Amino acid sequence: MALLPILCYPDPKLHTVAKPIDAVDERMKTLVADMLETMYDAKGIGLAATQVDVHERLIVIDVSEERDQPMVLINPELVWTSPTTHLNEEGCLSVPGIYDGVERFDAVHCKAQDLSGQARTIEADGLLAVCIQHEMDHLLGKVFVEYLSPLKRNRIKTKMIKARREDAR
Ligand code: K1U
Ligand code: ZN
Repeated sequence: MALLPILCYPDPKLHTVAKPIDAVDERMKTLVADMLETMYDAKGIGLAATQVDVHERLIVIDVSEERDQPMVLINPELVWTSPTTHLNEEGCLSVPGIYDGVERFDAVHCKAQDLSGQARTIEADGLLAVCIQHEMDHLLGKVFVEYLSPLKRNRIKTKMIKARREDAR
């Protein structure tokens, strides 16, 4: 297994739209293992393949307290969204240190394949529903800061560029 580098906003590669996966093969199994290791190491509750510069429709999630219930969602699709939404505080491993409110559906049903290629539907609410929506946005090339005002987003962009320059010194 290996830790994968996570792309940082405003890297333009974060805006790539991911392609569907047609085979759950050995390469995919290795990628899933590496993404889970990377997510746990970064103390995240989710990670999209886009964030590790792989532009395929794959996300991993673990919202459990004990960090022992990994979920693998291949080719995820939202098949139902609740009529109600709420404002939720979000963070992102690609935008370290930034937290802000995003309006999300309270509950979603998500159809996806697991690592054995089996199709299943996940009925999610709470943090899992928020996380699924956040990760599925990554697969569409969307980062949560794009829901914020242009003023906030530009401030975040400037902060991230400055932080990267200082890290490189
Ligand atoms: O996609 C990612 O960058 C992972 C992201 C997922 C996420 C967090 C919070 C709301 C929605 C989606 C993270 O895991 S950021 C890590 C973090 O700050 C966090 C961890 C646990 C709960 C809440 C935030
Ligand atoms: Zn994110």
